[in-house]
Parts: sequence; C-alpha cells; structure tokens
Amino acid sequence: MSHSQPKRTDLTVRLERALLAGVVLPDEPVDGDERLAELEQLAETAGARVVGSITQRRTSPDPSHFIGRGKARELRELAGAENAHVIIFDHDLTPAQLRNLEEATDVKVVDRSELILDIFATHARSSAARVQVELAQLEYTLPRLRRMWTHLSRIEGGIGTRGPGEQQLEVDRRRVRRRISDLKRRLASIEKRRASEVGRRDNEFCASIVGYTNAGKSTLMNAVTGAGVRVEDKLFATLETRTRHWDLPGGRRVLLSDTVGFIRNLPHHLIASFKATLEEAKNADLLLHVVDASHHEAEHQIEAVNSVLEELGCAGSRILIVLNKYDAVEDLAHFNVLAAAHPGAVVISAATGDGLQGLARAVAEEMSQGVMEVKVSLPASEGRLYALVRQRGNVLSEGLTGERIQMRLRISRPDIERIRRSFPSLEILPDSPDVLEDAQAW
Ligand SMILES: Nc1nc2c(ncn2[C@@H]2O[C@H](COP(=O)(O)OP(=O)(O)OP(=O)(O)O)[C@@H](O)[C@H]2O)c(=O)[nH]1
Ligand SMILES: [Mg+2]
Repeated sequence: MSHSQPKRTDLTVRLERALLAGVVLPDEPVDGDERLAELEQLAETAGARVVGSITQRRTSPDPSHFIGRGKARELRELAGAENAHVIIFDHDLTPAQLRNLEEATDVKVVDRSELILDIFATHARSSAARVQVELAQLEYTLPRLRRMWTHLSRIEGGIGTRGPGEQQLEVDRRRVRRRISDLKRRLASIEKRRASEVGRRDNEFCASIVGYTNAGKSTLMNAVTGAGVRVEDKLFATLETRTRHWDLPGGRRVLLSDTVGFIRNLPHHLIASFKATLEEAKNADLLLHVVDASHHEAEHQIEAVNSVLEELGCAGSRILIVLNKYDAVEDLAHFNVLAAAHPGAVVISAATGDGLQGLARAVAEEMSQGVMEVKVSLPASEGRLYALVRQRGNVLSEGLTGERIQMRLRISRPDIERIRRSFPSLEILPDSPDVLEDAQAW
C-alpha cells in the first residue's frame, strides 16, 4: 500500500499494525531472538499490533539504511503484504537512516528510543513525569527535524511555493528550542522541590528498589508496605517514585522507594530527564536490586541495570540482589547458576510472599553494618541533634565542656553519615577510628 501523506508527524504506534526489524551484529551479548521478543513486548506495551518481523545478520550496520538495501526492499514488500503502517527498528537510527528507510519502505519508521519514549509519554501521569518525558522527546527529536522539513516541503511544494521548507524548519527548530528551555526551567523547580523533600528524610534509613522493567519491583513494594502501587505484566508500568515506610520485624523502620524500571540501552535523554526521579536511588543508603530470576536473560538484565546505575552515579552504593519470581522458575539448573553468581542474594517470590522474612532480616543486617565507636561534639543548644544522636546511637559516655557536649557512642556508619549531612554542627573528633578520615571529606 502507498502512503502519500507525511509519516513522521506523529511517532505514536498505538493501534497500528507494526513490523519489527532487527540486525544481529557480532559480539552482542543478548541473542537476536531474545531482543526481538523484548522489542515485541515494548511494541505491544506501546499499543501496536505486531504482524511480522525481519532480522538480518551483518558485520556492521549499513551507514545509509542500517539494514542492507535488499532487506529494505523486502521490508517494503512485507509491509505491503501485511498491511503494516509502521516499522519498528530494534536499534537507534540516525536521522539520515530514518529518512532513507522511510523513502525505501514507504511507511513510517520508528527507532527503539522513539518507541520507549512513546511508552513513557503514554504512561506518564504526574506533571513531573510528563515534563521529563516531553523534554526527552524534544531533545531526541530536534536533530531529526530535517525529516519534518522533507514532509513540509513536500506539502508546501504542492501548492507552488519555492523553498519555504528551510524557513519552516528554522521556525520549527526555534519553537522546539524555546519549549525545551521552558521545560528545563520547570524541571529545575521540580528538582529543587524534590531536593528539599529528600532533605527532610535525612534522618531515616532509605532503601530504593531498582531493577529491570517487569522484574516485580512494585509487587515487592506492595507486599512489604501495602502501598497499592499499580502492578502489570507490561514494561514500564511504573514511572513515578512512590515512597512508603516498611516496618521490619524487630522494630526498625525503612523508608522504601519504588521507581521506574530500567532496560537495556535506556535512551540517554530519558536517563538525563529522569535524574530527578531517580535521585531517590542515588541518595539511598541501600539499593534492593530486584531481578526476575525466572527470566532466561536475567544475568544480562542485571548487567543492563548496573550500567544504568553507573550512569546515574550510584556505582558505589550498597546493593542487595533480590532474586524474585522464584515460584515461576522452570529451569532450576539455570537458576542455580544465577544464584551461585550472586552469593549474597536473597531469594523471594514477591507474589506469594515466600522469602520476605529473609529479605527483612538481610535489610536489617545491612542497617546495622559497620557499627563503630566514635567521639562527637555538638552544641548543647541543638536539642534536635542531641535527641537524634541519642536515638540512633548507643551512648557510652557523655560530658559537657563549655557550650558543647562530647559523647562517645556506638553507631552505624550510615546513621552517623546521615546525621552529619543534616547537621553540619555535629563535629566528629579526630581520635575516632576509620570513618573519620573520610568524615573530614564529607
Ligand atoms: N510468578 C510471579 N510473578 C510475579 C512476581 N512478582 C511480580 N510478578 C509479576 O510480574 C509482573 C510485573 O510486576 P511489577 O511489580 O509490575 O514489576 P515492576 O518491576 O514494578 O515493573 P515496571 O514498573 O513495569 O518496571 C506482574 O505481572 C506481576 O504480577 C513473583 O514473585 N512471581
Ligand atoms: Mg513497577
């Protein structure tokens, strides 16, 4: 079938019949079928109906069409035969490749980042998430506006004008740039607000649930806190951070956050825009890295999550691996390899509740990690600080010198770090052990 109207005025694939296209390059960790299966899940999450797929093995992408020209012709025929309106590529394409592919196939072409951005745009509920997604979309779109110009010039050329396309493109670009700076301003104020919220939580132990999309993060959140977060067998069901208290047996309390899931090659602009949302993870005392242990690509998903964490600046955080969906494990040998590779991991089923007590124990242990003896000094007038130190630490001795109170106490490293962050007037005396060297640098 032939489409004479512009194809990329609208990148959404909702309700459209879609073909998937993938290229298998050497040295890619995840195999082609698995990647196409994930792309199919993404396409369906975005609302498309997948009607066929094509893959090609290549040593490197074709610079002009990504796939070979012959394959592009094959795609055109298949699109015609299957009455497809869109071809979704399992890669990110350059603006030129997109343009060439649309010309060669005569249908709309969408790349993997655009597809993920479309899903995020559809799922974003809060105003913060909407701003973040729109910003990511515009930043990804701006360098691709050339194609819009092609379409615009085609339309305007039809009514007999010469060269207005270039002008229109300039107008479009300016409009987009203005919108981008407007969104950035709004995002900055959201970030400021969030930072002050995070600041208020400084005296609590914060744990963030992170993990590949669909790993069961929200199910875990609901199971331990009764939060009522939406759970779905869909990618990117959660786009907003939810935070709730989790009371551990034994009386300790954790502030637990559930947030957006990660995926292999998460579009870079999206990570940048979601930094504010993902800030929780960055400031957390502990990350619970939830893994779908029943998935055959679990190990690659762990790696993908680790690389996003690195990009977010969380590489140095304490991480507890949580192997979830144990109830759904079919290949026990495969599971055993996974478990053996992560000896400190806790095995659970968030859906049935199995293993949650063990998880609570492991978290409690993390909380009391690194208990040490320190000497501190604080102004006698700071009643709140004094109360907090007494509540968190185990006071061994205490004395008053002038206007300051000196204390020797046993306290966990995360606790003393947190208190110190919120109360700069707390002084850690130099003859305290190890922490204190780093303490000077805080
Ligand atoms: N069998 C089984 N299914 C589970 C378990 N935990 C979660 N699920 C299912 O896995 C799917 C995804 O669960 P979610 O909790 O939404 O996953 P998520 O990690 O929050 O996903 P996103 O927010 O989309 O990134 C749902 O269909 C859950 O019912 C489990 O322990 N066992
Ligand atoms: Mg979720």
